[in-house]
Amino acid sequence: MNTNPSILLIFPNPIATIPGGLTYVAKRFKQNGFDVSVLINAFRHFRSMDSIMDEVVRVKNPDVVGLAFATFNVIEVYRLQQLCRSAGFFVIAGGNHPTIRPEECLQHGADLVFRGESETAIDEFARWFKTGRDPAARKDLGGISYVDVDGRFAHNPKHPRLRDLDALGDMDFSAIDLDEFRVADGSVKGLNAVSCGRGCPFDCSFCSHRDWYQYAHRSADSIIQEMVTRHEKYGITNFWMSDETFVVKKDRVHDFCDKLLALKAPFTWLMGTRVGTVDEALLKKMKQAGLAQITYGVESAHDETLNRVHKGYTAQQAYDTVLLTGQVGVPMYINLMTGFPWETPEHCEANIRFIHAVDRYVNCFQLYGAVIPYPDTSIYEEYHEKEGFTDWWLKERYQDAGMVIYQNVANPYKVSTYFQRNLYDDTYVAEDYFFKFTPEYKRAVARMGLVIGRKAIEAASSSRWRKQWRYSLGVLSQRLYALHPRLEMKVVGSLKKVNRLHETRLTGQFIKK
Ligand code: B12
Ligand code: SF4
Repeated sequence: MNTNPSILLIFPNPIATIPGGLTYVAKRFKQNGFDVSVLINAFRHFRSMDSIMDEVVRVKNPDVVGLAFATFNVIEVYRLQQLCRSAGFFVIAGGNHPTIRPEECLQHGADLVFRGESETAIDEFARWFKTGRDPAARKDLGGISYVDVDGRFAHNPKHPRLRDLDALGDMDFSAIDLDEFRVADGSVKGLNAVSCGRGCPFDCSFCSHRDWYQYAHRSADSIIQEMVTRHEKYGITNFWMSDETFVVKKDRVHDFCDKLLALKAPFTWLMGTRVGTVDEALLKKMKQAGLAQITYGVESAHDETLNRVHKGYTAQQAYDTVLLTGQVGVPMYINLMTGFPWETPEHCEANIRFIHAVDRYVNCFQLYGAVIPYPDTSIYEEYHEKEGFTDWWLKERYQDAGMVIYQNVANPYKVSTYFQRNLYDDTYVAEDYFFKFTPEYKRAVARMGLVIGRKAIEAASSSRWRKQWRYSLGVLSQRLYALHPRLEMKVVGSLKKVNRLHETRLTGQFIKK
C-alpha cells in the first residue's frame, strides 16, 4: 500500500507558457517522498475555479493543495483557496503574491504561506507534515508564515538564499501535461526554458522582486548539461534562458559561450538582459555561440523616465547598446514602457524617435508596456495613497490587470479588441486604470502604439496586401473603440479573431519576412 502523502500543485491563473518555478517545486516535493500532481491553468484550456475545485481537487483528493500565483486575478484565486480550505484540504501557497502579502493570503484560506525561494522550506515542511503536524512546531519551519494558536500572524525568518544552484539539477516536467502548451508548429511553450540563475541585483522602481535582489547562478557545465539532456529527451535545439537578467556577471557568460562553442552542438538560444550589461566582445562571443535574439528592457528613451525608475543608464547609452547589438548582428526584441504618472507626450515622442532610429535591427517592440504598480515596488509605495489604488488587486475592476490581455486571459477575444491584440495594448493608459492622464498623453501613447503595431504586423505578415489590411483594421478598431467599446466588438471583433503574434515570441520566431 502506498503511504506517501500526496500534493496537488495548482497554478490557477491562465498562462501560455509552462511556469518554470513550479517544475522546481514539484521536483522538491517528489524528492521529499510526496506523490505529486500538477494542474496548470493553461491559457488554451482554461478552467474556472469551480471546475478546478470540482473536477480536479475533489477528484484527486490530495493530502495537500499547493497554490502558486502572482498578483493577478487574486479575488478568484482566493476563492479557490477558500473552497479548498472549507472542503477540508490542507492548503499551502507560494510564489510572488503570497510572498509579498502573506497575511492577506492567510486571511483568504491558506494554512501556510511559503515566502520567497522555497526549496529548503519544502524539506522542513515535508518532515513536519509527515511527523504529526504539531501546530507548535510550525515555529521551526523557516520562511513560512501562519496564524499561531493565539490567532496572531507569525512570520518565521527565511532561510538564506541557495548558493549552489547546480545542486538543484534540471527542471522536472514529468508531472506536467505538455500537450496543453503545444502551439501550432508542434513545439511546447516553455519546454525550451532553462533557468541559469536566480535574482537580479538592480533596483528598478516598477519591478516586483524584493526577495530576489541577491543574484545566484549555475555553472556553465550544469547549464549546458541541462540543454543537452533537454535536446536528447525532447529534441529542443532553440533554448530560452528564462532568467530575469541573463548577463549579470560577464565572465560567467564568456565561460558559458566558450563551453557551448567547444561542444559544437547545433543550439541557438534567446535571453533577456539589461542595457549596460554587455559589450562588443561579449556580444560577438554570444552570437558565435548561437545567441539568436536578445530582449532588452530599454523601458524608455527619455532620460527623465529612466532616471525616475532608477534604470541607471541614459537614453543615449540605451541607443548605443542597441545600435552596437544590431551592428554585431544579434536581432532584438525591445520592451518600452508607458504610463508613468509624470509622463507627457514628449516622452512618447522620444520613444517614437528611438523606435525609428533602431527599427532595422529589431524584430519586434513589445506590444504592451503600461506600468502596473505591483505591490511592494517603490512606484506602488509612492503613489497608491495619492492616486487611490491601494490594494488594487483586491478590487473587482482590476482583476484582469497585470496580464497581457490577449495572451493570458480566459477568452481574449471577449475582453480585448483587435488593436489591443494586434497593434498595441494601451488599455491601462487609455482608461486611467492606475494614474490619470491628459487626453494629449493618451493620444501620444496611441500614436506610439500604431508605430509599434505597424512594425509587428510588418514582421509577421508576408504579403503587402495583408500587412495593409491588418494595419487598417487596427486603426479602424482603435477609432471605433474610442467612439464606443461595444461598437468595436461588433464591427471589427466579428471580422478578425486570430492572433498569432504572441504565440511565437518566446520560441524566437519573430523573424522579419
Ligand atoms: C520567467 C518569468 C516569466 C515567464 C514565465 C512565467 C512563470 N511564472 O514562470 C513569462 C515570460 C511567461 C512571464 C510572464 C509574466 N510575468 Co513574469 N517573470 C518571470 C521571472 C523573470 C522568473 C520566474 C522564475 O522562473 N523564477 C525562478 C523560480 C525558481 O522562482 P519562482 O517561480 O518564484 O518559484 C520559487 C518560489 O517562489 C516558490 N514557489 C513558487 N510557487 C510556489 C508554490 C508553492 C506551493 C510553494 C510551496 C512554493 C512556491 O518556490 C520556487 C522555488 O524556490 C519572474 C521574476 C521573479 N523574480 O520571479 C517574473 C515575474 C514573476 N513576472 C511578473 C509578471 C508581472 C509577469 C506577467 C504578468 C507579465 C505580463 N504583463 O504579462 C506575466 C504573467 C504570466 C502569468 N500568467 O503568470 C512579475 C510578477 C509580479 C507580481 N507581484 O506578481 C515578476 C516577479 C517580474 C517582476 N519582477 O516584476 N514571466
Ligand atoms: S533589471 Fe529587470 S529584473 Fe532587474 S530590477 Fe530592473 S526590471 Fe527588474
